[in-house]
Amino acid sequence: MLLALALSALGCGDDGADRPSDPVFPERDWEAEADLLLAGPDWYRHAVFYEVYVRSLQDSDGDGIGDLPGLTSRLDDLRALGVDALWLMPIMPTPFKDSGYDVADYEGINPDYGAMSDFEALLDAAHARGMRVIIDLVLNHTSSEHAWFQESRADKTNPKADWYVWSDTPSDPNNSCGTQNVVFGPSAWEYDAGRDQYYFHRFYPEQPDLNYESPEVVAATLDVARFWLDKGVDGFRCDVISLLYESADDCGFLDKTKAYIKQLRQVVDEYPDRVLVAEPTNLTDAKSYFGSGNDQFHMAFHFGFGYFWSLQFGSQNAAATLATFQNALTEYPAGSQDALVIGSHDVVRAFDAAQGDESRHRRAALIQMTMRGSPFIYYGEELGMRSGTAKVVDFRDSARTPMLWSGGPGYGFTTGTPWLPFGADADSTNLEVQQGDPASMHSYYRSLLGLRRGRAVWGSGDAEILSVDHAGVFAARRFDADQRYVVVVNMTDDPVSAKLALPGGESRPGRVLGQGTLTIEGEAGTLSMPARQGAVFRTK
Ligand SMILES: [Ca+2]
Ligand SMILES: [Ca+2]
Repeated sequence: MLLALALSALGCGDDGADRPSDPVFPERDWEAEADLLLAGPDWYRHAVFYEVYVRSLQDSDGDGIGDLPGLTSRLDDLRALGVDALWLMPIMPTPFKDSGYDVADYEGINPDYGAMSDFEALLDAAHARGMRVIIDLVLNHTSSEHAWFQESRADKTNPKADWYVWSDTPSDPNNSCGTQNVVFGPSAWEYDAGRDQYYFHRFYPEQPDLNYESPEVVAATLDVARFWLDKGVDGFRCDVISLLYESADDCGFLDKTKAYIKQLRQVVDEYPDRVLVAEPTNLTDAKSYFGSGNDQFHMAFHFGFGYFWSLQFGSQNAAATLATFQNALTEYPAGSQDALVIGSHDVVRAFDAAQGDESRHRRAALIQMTMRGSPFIYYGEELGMRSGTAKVVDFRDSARTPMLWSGGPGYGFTTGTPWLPFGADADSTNLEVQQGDPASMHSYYRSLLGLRRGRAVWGSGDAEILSVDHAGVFAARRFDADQRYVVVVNMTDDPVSAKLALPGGESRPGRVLGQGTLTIEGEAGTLSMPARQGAVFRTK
């Protein structure tokens, strides 16, 4: 029903051949099929994930800060969008020097967000709805306020003296990363008067790196994972996980770090149906995160598209987009799963990445939702939420403004003063105003997610990049034993006509989303696409 409404709104139901009720492609009970796909260990391949900044999602008590009871109260809204799983950015106690990526207690809840009982209530409420919850696990470093660091810094002989990376000088011959890879600030070594030594921090000085050369650190952090798995979380998103170990000559993803990840995977595998998703620091190739395909991460973010589509659309050329997906399809081990994004808490809002061109955002989302993998929507992306201009923590706050649920002044987020001012154009980018508008971004997202729902082909079917005689056209086909689709995106600002190779025997294309026409004769397709459009054609 939803899809039919969306299609008629897009003007796609008027040419007969592509109606969802077409007897050649009979409708099925997609909700029932989704329930089956989302049960069992492969659930994550079929789930639509939603990245939540708890601080900005929903305030329940008027203090202007989003919290866990607020999030729980919005689960039905997220489920109505088509969300199956949540990724919560850090929820642990923190001095908030890095928005929670500076953890002061691995086994607690940030009191701004609620109590442990509120988190347990969220888990229960999500699971009761068939939704999963994964949380951010930040293992490379702690906050300098963590009890482990307070003990470690006290002197050179305490039981945790070697839990962090200490040096007598602001350098270390065994750790070249101090000069190569300073992410935030002028030096990776910070002087500490208590020990009259320097400690290593890859990020802010308030984020000392843990020393994974210590077996006790390995054991303690694996116990952190067990603590949350015992609570019932469905998995972890692992922050900058490649950076756990340092060495004299390599600041990359060391074998020692991969060995640790294999241990973490074994812990996770002790529990049924739990998953790990990696934040790769290699932005263009996540292959090394998958190991053999079943011994490291279940998923890794595909940043080669997710963080570069702005440039790729800007070039009006599909080559780089096709190449990054081709790399994943041919180079990653069997079993690997892309986590498909078009944004996150670390980069600009999709609206800005699209340079204000809503059609670019829509076409990027179309690729995100139809290539092989599991989509992760960053909260507010489905509304085309705009950037803010205020800064509380750092520049990335521009993409971390409070969620817009309804009209002002509090936009349904808070009855008080929001901790961070709302983004621009809030009156047109809130859920209430978009929900009733079939032309809105929210309605577009619902149609995309409706097309995925219950169809295994998107999450686990085969994918193949198609050869096209026009440099501005992205084309791929997706297929399994049950269904076949051709996805085409015109990445240019002009209408295109093109030929594409379809050696798989597709026939009788029926458009199920978007605009444009595709006719097939033999092994050749003839494509005609309006400017700035994409389309999905079903061919079986
Ligand atoms: Ca609150
Ligand atoms: Ca490290």
